[in-house]
Amino acid sequence: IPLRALPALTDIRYERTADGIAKMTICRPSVRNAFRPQTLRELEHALMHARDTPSIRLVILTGEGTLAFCSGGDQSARGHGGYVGHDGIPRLAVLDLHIMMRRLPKVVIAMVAGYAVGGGHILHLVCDLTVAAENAVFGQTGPKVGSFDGGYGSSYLARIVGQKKAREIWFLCRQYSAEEARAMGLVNTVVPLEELEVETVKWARQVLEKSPTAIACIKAAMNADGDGHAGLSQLAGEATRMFYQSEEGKEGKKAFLEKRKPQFVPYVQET
Ligand code: 1HA
Repeated sequence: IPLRALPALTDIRYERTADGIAKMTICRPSVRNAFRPQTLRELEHALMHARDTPSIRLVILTGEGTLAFCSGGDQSARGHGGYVGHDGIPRLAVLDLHIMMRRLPKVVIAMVAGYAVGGGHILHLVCDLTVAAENAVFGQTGPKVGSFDGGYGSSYLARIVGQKKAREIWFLCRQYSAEEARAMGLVNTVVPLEELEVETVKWARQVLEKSPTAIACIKAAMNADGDGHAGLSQLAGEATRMFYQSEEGKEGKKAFLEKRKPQFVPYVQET
């Protein structure tokens, strides 16, 4: 199955710039860009496409319009034990999406106007950087609607804002302004709504000027701290990728295919 082939998209828009930015927009403004299983499936495909396309170097995730980035799981799609799509199977697929976003060896920037609440708040949280408009509103709603995210939505949130604040966010379910979110370290910068896209692209282009390998490794290193074995495997995977490109790594493969003993002696390194 070609991963680079994108299916027809109904819930998201996927656009690209010539200089390597992929923009993914959740397009369900009538429900404040709440995600349903179809939305998540499309985001998964778009992320796989971005991952496997070398000319794409960075992703911007956003929501259609100015009222909401994302209001979390579409409550009308919520069934017994999860969110139910066309196949009738209840799933919590957004948890897989978080991991895909963390694993992407490219920077993901959340561009937030309006509400980023519930599962929508966690989506921005999992992004590497967040650029917020002055009208942005942040918060968790789970305990109000009978839900919670005990994964990145709680432990990673607590790493960012501290334990007391994270408990406040979840236990009280308050809404926080963009400025309050910036003061907590939840967002990187706050700009007037009309400057949101220009500022986000400015941040993106500053990242694009940097070494892609350095960026991928530093992202993996920062994830490793919180992602346990999965994080270490992501970080080590970057090392393996570079090792495969070395003469020493290539000698191992060549020797195996030529059915001879590998000659690693020339590669012994001085310490
Ligand atoms: O916690 C999880 C998970 C945990 C573990 C694993 C997976 C998880 C997956 C998902 C989630 C969650 O996301 S739980 C949290 C679900 N989200 C919410 O509780 C937010 C619900 N929405 C609101 O609080 C408000 O709508 C809002 C603050 C975002 C906006 O308020 P506003 O501007 O006053 O607009 P409002 O009139 O409330 O909404 C506009 C329309 O959008 C309404 O529909 P209408 O009356 O026009 O027909 C409203 O029902 C709809 N809407 C908004 N949010 C959602 C929604 N419809 C379905 N689901 C929504 N999330």
